[in-house]
Amino acid sequence: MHTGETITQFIIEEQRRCVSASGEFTALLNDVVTACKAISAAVNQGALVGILGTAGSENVQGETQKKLDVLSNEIFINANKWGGHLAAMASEEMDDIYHIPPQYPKGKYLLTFDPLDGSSNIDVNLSVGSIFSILRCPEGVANPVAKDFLQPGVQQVCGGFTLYGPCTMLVLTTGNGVNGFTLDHNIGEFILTHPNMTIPADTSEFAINMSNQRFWEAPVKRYIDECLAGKTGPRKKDFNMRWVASMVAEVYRILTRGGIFMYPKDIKDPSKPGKLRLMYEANPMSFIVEQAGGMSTTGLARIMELQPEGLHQRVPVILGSRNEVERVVEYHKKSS
Ligand code: AHM
Ligand code: MG
Repeated sequence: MHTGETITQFIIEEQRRCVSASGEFTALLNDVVTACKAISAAVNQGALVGILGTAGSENVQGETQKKLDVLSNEIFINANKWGGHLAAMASEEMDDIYHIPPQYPKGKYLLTFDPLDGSSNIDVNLSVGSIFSILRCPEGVANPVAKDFLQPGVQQVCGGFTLYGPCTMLVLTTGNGVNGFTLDHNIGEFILTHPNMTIPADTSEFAINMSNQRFWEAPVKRYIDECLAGKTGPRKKDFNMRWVASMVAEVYRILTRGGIFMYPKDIKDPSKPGKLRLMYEANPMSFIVEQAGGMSTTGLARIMELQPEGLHQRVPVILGSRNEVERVVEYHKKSS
C-alpha cells in the first residue's frame, strides 16, 4: 500500500495557503474526485456489467453516444448536484446547461466537463478519460444561463483530467503548477505520485491524425512534412509518431516525456473550425499544459485567451513542448 499524500490532504493544504479560501472549492473538488473514481470503476467493469456499446442516442454535436458516455455524464451530475458548491454545470453530453435542482443549495462555481473523452476507444479497451474545468459564477448571478459560462480559459479556477489507463491517474492544476495522482484501488484514494509535472521544451515526438493530412492548412502540412523528412530534411533529426485517439492519453504522455499534439483546423467539414471543444476540452488541457511549462495555441492565438462564443464551440488545438509549438505558430505567421 502507498502511504503518500492523498488528494484530499493535498487540496486542503493548498487551501490553507490561501487565506481567503472558504473550503468550498476543496469540497467541490472532492465531489469531482468521487465522480472520477466511480467512472473508473465503471470503465474497469466493462462488459461484465453490460456497459459497452452504443446508447442509441446522439449528443448535441450529432455524435453517437456510447452507454459509458451517458453513464459517466450521470455520474458527474449526481456526484456534483447536491453539494451546494455549484451554480450550474455544462457537459459535452448535454445540449443545454444543467441547472441545480431546487431542493439543493447553490454555490459560487460553474463546472464544465467531458465525462468520457476518447469514447471511440471504449469498446476496444484502450485509454479513455474525463476532462473538467471549474469557473467562477459571475458576481450577482443567482440563476446562471449558458452565457455565464462563456469566460476565457485564463479565468479558470481549476483544470483537470482523469486518465483511465493501466492505472487511473488524476492530473490537476489550480494555477500553481501541475500535480498527478494515482488511484490506489486498495484504499480508494488518489495518492500524489507525480508532483510538479513539467513538459520538456524540446521533443521529437508528434501526435496527429495523419488520415486528415489532405485537409490540413499549409503551416501544419509544412510542419509535419518536415518531421517526416527526419534526418535528411530541414529538421536534421528523426521524429516518432503516436496517435491514441484519446486526448487525455496524449496530454498525459506529453506531461510525462514531452511531445506535440495537434488537432488542427482542416477543411474536411468547413462548418467546423476544429474537432475539439473549447470549454471542456481545449481550455482545461491548455491550463494544465501551460502550467507545466508547455504552450497551447490554435496556431494563430493562445487558446486560453479566446472569448468563447458557444458552450460547445470547437477550436483548433496545437499543444505541448514549447519549442515545437512555437515553431508551428511561426509557420502560421509566415503563411498568413
Ligand atoms: P470525443 O470527445 O467525442 O471522445 O472526441 C474527442 C477525441 C479526442 O480525445 C481525440 O484527440 C480525438 O477525438 C480523436 O479523433 P479522431 O477520431 O479523429 O482520431
Ligand atoms: Mg471529448
